[in-house]
Amino acid sequence: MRWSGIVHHDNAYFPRKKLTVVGSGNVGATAAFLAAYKELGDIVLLDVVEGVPQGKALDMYEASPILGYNANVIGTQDYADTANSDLVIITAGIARKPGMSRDDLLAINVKIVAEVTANIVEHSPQCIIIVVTNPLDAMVYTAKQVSGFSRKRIMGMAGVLDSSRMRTFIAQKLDVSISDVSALVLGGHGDTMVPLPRYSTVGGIPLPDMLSQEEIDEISQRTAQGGAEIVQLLKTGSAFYAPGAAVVEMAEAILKDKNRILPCAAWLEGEYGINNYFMGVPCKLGGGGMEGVIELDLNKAEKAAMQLSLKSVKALKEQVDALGGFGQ
Ligand code: A3D
Repeated sequence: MRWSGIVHHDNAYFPRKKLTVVGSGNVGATAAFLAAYKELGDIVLLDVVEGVPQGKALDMYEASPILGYNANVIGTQDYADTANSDLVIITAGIARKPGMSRDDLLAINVKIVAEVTANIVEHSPQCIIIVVTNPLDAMVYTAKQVSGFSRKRIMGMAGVLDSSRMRTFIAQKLDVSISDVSALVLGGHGDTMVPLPRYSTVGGIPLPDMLSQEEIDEISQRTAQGGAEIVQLLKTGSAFYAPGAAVVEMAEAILKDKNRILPCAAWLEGEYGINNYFMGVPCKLGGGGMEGVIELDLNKAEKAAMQLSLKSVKALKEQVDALGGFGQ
């Protein structure tokens, strides 16, 4: 048997997309695995801990014959391996421990995210970045400042996860398929996030027609505390399956130019009366990245909730600015 003219992985004509995931911990590894499984492209997993991204990447590669996906997955400590990535997901940092708020993480993670962003931009100046590291609103702001990217190319993951949690609780309550439940959670990614029952539906039927106000309040409350609920159960870390799936949904929308409408932490330039802050809002995600923001006609109570959430986002931004120089 002889092969003729076959070059190993010659992808000059139809190159696969390249996706880098920084941080090969719980969220990063989950996201990398799901992205490989969905064949979003070749994947580079980077972490400061030697051996861990290499080991996890090899493990994922070895799962591919069983699961049937074609994706090269490599692990590394070297940013040179991430060169020319189309999309980069930043999960590097430390996760919340019980009793620790997202804000406690701020000072440590600003430094990490600033350093990671600088390295990413140096090697992939054209990439699109999705930040996952908490406190999300502060970290995505840090990454924007360090990268200097336009808002199309830098965004945070929060709303997809928070909305998914709300969808789960609605489906559970009504004993209906999650396929028929859509939900929308806006605002910052913290206790002041803004679940929007009026924009949530079950089989197209508005949620307020399906549940009492009391039941809706209960679901909104559980959604806002969704991260803490998992931390309390796990004790040694925070959620990662749903966060990993959420960021991959965003990555897929971009890498496959799907023009999805998903809630993301986007840099607002006047929308919702907010200027120069990241806030969770419905966005169009496609090949160009964050291609636009949808402005909803919020009622008085919803507007007030957004303003309250903005207050905590503002406080986080001030904390980051006060650190000065982004820890570099
Ligand atoms: P964890 O499992 O601890 O993984 C973090 C990884 O980052 C570890 O493997 C570290 O070695 C690595 N790391 C640390 N510093 C660096 C660095 N300078 N360069 C490269 N890698 C580094 O945490 P996790 O995966 O559970 O969570 C990761 C982050 O995501 C945390 O900040 C979480 O709070 C956050 N998170 C956010 C959401 C949102 O919805 C926004 C959800 C879940 C987790």
